[in-house]
Amino acid sequence: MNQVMTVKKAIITGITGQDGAYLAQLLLEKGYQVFGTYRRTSSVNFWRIEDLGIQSHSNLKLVEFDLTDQANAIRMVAEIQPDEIYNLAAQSFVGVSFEQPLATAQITGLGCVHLLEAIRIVNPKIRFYQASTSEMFGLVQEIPQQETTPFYPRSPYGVAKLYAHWMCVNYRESYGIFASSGILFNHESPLRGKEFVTRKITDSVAKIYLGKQDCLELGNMDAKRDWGFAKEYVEGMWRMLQAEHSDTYVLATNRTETVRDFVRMAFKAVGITLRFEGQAEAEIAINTANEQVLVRVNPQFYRPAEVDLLIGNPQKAIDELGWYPTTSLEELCAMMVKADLERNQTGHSF
Ligand code: NDP
Ligand code: GDR
Repeated sequence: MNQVMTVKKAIITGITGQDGAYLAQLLLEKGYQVFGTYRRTSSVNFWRIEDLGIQSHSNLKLVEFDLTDQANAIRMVAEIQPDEIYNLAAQSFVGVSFEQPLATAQITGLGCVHLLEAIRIVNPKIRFYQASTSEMFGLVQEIPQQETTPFYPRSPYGVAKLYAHWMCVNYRESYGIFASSGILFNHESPLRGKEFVTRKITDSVAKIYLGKQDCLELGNMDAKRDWGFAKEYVEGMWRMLQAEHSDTYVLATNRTETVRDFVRMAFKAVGITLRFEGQAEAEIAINTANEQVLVRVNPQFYRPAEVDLLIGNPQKAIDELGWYPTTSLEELCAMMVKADLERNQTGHSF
């Protein structure tokens, strides 16, 4: 008897970003046909999918798309007729959202609804994943944070993401659309953008170790984050869309550390021990081996409002999706430092 094999089709918005690249790799491994969206820019921006070696995969198609264009969203969904859409595209940098609150609202907030409307119009059976964030918890209301914790976002980015999150819940309840919202805590990797604090630190540690940089300047080192490994988190996204019902899930490690702890860990990975002196804006870190100042606080990197403490409880994802993180922060940090050392040695650092 002839069996018809159906290949699942998935749209990933934001394939040029960290999560988009890892998710594309995962779905290609699972036999999906992947349509990865990118924005037209004046320079090519595919270094992450090149790094993963998937840019020429026969099941990967790159599609030009801008999240702020509703007509573009409807046409794309109608043409591709996907089984699943993962909305990972966003203006995702919290710091920039204070300077560009309206652009952030349009991309990060309304962009999600452009896709939900496209699904509602084209085919309400398409399954939808929204990249929600622990930034929605913002000011601490409960520790650890979980799906039932009240939201109190502290940045235009967090507010925009909260709007998108509630629209997912609303489309789920109003139209029965399978719209799942993953409240993901910070997740990092060698593919992380250099504007985010972990990668800024590991890239600088590599440069300082190789004698290409003197000192690293940071903002608030007291902020505490729950950092996991991005490659594991995209697996959780996929599992959310394979579940029986759409829902909201937290993905996190349930461990929190300060930015200062991550700095200490990253320098330790190249054999440098630091001594921290001074406080807040006057804080510095000194190499105990030669008394050189390697880290300084620069108030320029402080934010108008800060999220002081994030730590997530992933129990619901563990129980219902069988998802759990396995890479420790020490392993993750060492992996990022190693990748940045190699890139800075070969001169191919993105
Ligand atoms: P990145 O910043 O690495 O990637 C964001 C992607 O969105 C890029 O591909 C970017 O394209 C694209 N994009 C930005 N604006 C538009 C637009 N107007 N139209 C279409 N595409 C656009 O983010 P991450 O991969 O780290 O995160 C993925 C998602 O998960 C984001 O929505 C983020 O907010 C969210 N998130 C991330 C967490 C994390 O710790 N990484 C935690 C929780 C949520 P371009 O390359 O052209 O800029
Ligand atoms: P975050 O990540 O804001 O949590 O958002 P980021 O790495 O930018 O900041 C983490 C913490 O470090 C403090 N910090 C600095 N941050 C940056 N970027 N640069 C610095 O020099 C610096 N010094 C101290 C910050 O103040 C903050 O407290 C990330 C993004 O991926 C979001 O898209 C995602 O939703 C959340 O994680 C969960």
